[in-house]
Amino acid sequence: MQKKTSQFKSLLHSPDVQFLMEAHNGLSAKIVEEAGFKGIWGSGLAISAALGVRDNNEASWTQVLDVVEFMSDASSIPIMLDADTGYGNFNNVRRLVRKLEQRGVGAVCIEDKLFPKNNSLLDDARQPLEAIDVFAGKIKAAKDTQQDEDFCVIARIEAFIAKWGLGEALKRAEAYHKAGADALLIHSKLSTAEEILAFMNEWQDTCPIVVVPTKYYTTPTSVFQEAGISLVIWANQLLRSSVAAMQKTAAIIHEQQSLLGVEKEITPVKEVFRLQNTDELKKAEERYLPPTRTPDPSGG
Ligand code: SPV
Ligand code: MG
Repeated sequence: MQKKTSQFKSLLHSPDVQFLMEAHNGLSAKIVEEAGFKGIWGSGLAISAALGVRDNNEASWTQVLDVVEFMSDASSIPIMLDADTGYGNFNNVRRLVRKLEQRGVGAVCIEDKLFPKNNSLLDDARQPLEAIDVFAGKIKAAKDTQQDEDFCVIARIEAFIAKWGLGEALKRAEAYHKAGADALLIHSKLSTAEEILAFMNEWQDTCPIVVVPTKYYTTPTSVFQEAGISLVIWANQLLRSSVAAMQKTAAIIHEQQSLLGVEKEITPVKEVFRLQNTDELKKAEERYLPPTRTPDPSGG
């Protein structure tokens, strides 16, 4: 099995458009891999929501790291961690990259906003941008820190989210590419791919481009492929589907004061055991524990 960093790098440089699916804990990471995806988006929104907090860096960076460690252990495909702004300045980014490499994370994405950040999809949220040279320094620091040459650093451009326009997006793309970014994530929250396609029209194809079509989900994937986009992130759909499923089940059980109305609709406990790889422990017990002794009735 190829290293996770190398797997991610190959995805990024594949001639066809590739996909990352969101996960937010060990279980969802495993589900992403079993569905056939070749990579995981460690979504800041989904991880914070699953922890019951807002996507405003309310969970500390080491709390996020703990979640990502479980995700990494539960899967054999690479994770690209959404590390928000890098949780501080260039120095915090350096420490972050060291810790991500130690935990087998394939790639990191950092965005050019200010700490603590606001989620990009919020209506009317303040979205102040980091100065270009300061953010370029973070990218450079990340690249200088990595030990594994295949570890990828993705620079996320929030110029459209902050309503600074195409010129600013292109200026930032150029600067972050020069600073050593392995790819650029260009984000937009319009309901069409208009901003993304305008960017692709001007961008000189000097490094892979990543997009997150949460809001422009009606755009056919063939449009992304034709525009030369390398990686598409399905950023939060597992979290959202689990919320709907849990709300429904909780409401039914609360209303009926019985499990009868849900038992046939929900995942059997056996499937939970399978996802936890329970069989492996059974085999290990046979190997490492002495055979079960039947208790001696005489007590001797
Ligand atoms: C995330 O999934 O946390 C993202 C994408 O950063 S977005 O929510 O669109 O900002
Ligand atoms: Mg995020």
